[in-house]
Amino acid sequence: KVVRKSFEERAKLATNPMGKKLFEVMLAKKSNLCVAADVGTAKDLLELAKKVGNDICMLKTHVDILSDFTPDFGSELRKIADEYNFLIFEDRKFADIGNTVTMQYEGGIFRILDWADIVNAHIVPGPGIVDGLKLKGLPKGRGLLLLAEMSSAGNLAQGDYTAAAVKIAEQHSDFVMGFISVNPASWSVTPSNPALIHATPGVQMVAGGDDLGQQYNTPTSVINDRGSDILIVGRGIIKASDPATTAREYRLQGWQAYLMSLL
Ligand code: 5IU
Repeated sequence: KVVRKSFEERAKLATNPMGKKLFEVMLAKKSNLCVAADVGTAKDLLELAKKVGNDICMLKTHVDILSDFTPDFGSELRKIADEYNFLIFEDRKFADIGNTVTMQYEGGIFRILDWADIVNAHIVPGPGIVDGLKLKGLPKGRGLLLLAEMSSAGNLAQGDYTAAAVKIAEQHSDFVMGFISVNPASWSVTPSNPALIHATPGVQMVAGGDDLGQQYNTPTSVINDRGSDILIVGRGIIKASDPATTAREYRLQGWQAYLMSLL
């Protein structure tokens, strides 16, 4: 079983302000749960955010799937995030050269930089993508998660690729707050800074998958065997008959697993 330093200790070691804040929110709410709000409208998303708001440390969005998106979406969601004390993570998966991602982050219709506390990026383009995002994000106190691994079957983010993500994170520890990870306990290179946080998608109460390559592990397996910190749960919660109660169950399991793993 994986053992780890407490989130209190890791908050002190954080080199990115948003990373520190995330640890603080997790501790205040006793939650290492992030809900993936994959619903089709802003209206549904804002409603869901209120239902699960008390039990999450972070809400993960895909703003480009909202059919009724309007420019006030960001401020609406921000109000709810402040009221319920969670961070907003736009799962944008930037993947272009540095110059292009600066524009995709700041501009267009979505203006992600204005409202998302956290975004993520592929490292396929090399470290220039981090430099680009940092140029816009760091002055606003934002944080970045690097995709070190993915949850889907047959994905290519493994081995040397994952090790490269660790290296890039350590070279940009002012802006990179951690990783999207699946099994960090198995990595050949362990990040030297324990403040780097691991968030893991592909989580349900029962292991399994969907018809399109998603693979699920249980909360206990993700935290105690695979060494991740945060559970990212979509359909396990949002398709449940009672998302609020179900979110609470995931939160309690995730937090219990964290407590069991303390050094
Ligand atoms: N997501 C993954 N796997 C990944 C990454 C992101 O599933 O490797 I990076 C996203 C996709 C979806 C959510 O928004 O996490 C998982 O949703 P379900 O719990 O409904 O499978």
